[in-house]
Amino acid sequence: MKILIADDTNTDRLLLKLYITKLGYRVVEASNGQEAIDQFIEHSHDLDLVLMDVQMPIINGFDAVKAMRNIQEQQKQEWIPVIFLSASAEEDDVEDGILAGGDDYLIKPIGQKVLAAKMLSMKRIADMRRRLVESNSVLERLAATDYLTGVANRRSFEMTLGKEMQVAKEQGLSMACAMFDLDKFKVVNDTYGHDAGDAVLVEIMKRMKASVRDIDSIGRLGGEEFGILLPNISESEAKDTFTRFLSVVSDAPVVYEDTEIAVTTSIGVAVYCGDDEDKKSLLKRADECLYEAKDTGRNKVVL
Ligand code: GH3
Ligand code: MG
Ligand code: MG
Ligand code: MG
Repeated sequence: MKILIADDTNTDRLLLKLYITKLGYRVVEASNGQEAIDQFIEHSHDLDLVLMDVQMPIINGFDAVKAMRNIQEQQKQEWIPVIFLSASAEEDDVEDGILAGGDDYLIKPIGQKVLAAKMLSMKRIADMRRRLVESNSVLERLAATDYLTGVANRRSFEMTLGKEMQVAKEQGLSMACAMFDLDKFKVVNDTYGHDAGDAVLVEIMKRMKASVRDIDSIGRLGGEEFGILLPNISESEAKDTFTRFLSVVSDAPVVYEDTEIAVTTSIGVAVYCGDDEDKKSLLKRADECLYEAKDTGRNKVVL
């Protein structure tokens, strides 16, 4: 654990430092509120606790903690627990401390055991909060991902589409939105079985992921239908890219349990040029092109 001690009284600060280093923790010091804010900024990536005096020159403890909480909020940093250590036992001060962003308020002089116990309690809360943030981000990732292929699911893909259209509009760039639908996929399932069909979906997405640029996005729209976004691309570049993707899908068969499965796809492309079109209409245009590709022989790009 790394702990910031902010106190303008040298003897108080040194005593705290002694207690804390005896517990095996690392200490960072500040002797006024401004220094405390500076140290907080410098060490925020690995700071575990702040012990904050209230009466200090330049900036007092309450205002320093308010500033720290603002910085933490703006930079979306994780919560660092703060304990105020004050000579004042006034109820109003206790209330002000918690309102300023403190997690606890202790009245000086503070015994070593009480301090150690309070630090343990703060650590427990900080650990719980960290676990919650971690499991939230796992859940968010799961909620945005297609389980079988690992690409974005429809909801997440459409959100990205909305964002990319906004960016294209603001920057006056054109982008391409394509819908892929594997050809005669029902035949693949009927001939080789559903597991083989699944393996084809996984392999084709693996090839797609390896073929797109970092700025491009792929999503599974449902079944054997996928969406691909190519930001910042002209119509003719999009045509070339998607024509290349036809070969990425079809050039080599997918091998499943020693069986070679030939796969082709049809691709419908809509190019967005920053006008007032919404994402629903853009997807509809891509879908219409996809149907034309199916109607006119499959294994082709229509835009
Ligand atoms: P078309 O060229 O016109 O697109 O023909 P198609 O056979 O691909 O089209 P259709 O929509 O009739 O069939 C799609 C098939 O995709 C039917 C469905 O069972 C299969 N499918 C959808 N999702 C999955 C999946 O997750 N795994 C497997 N193995 N098959 C799937
Ligand atoms: Mg003081
Ligand atoms: Mg389909
Ligand atoms: Mg199909």
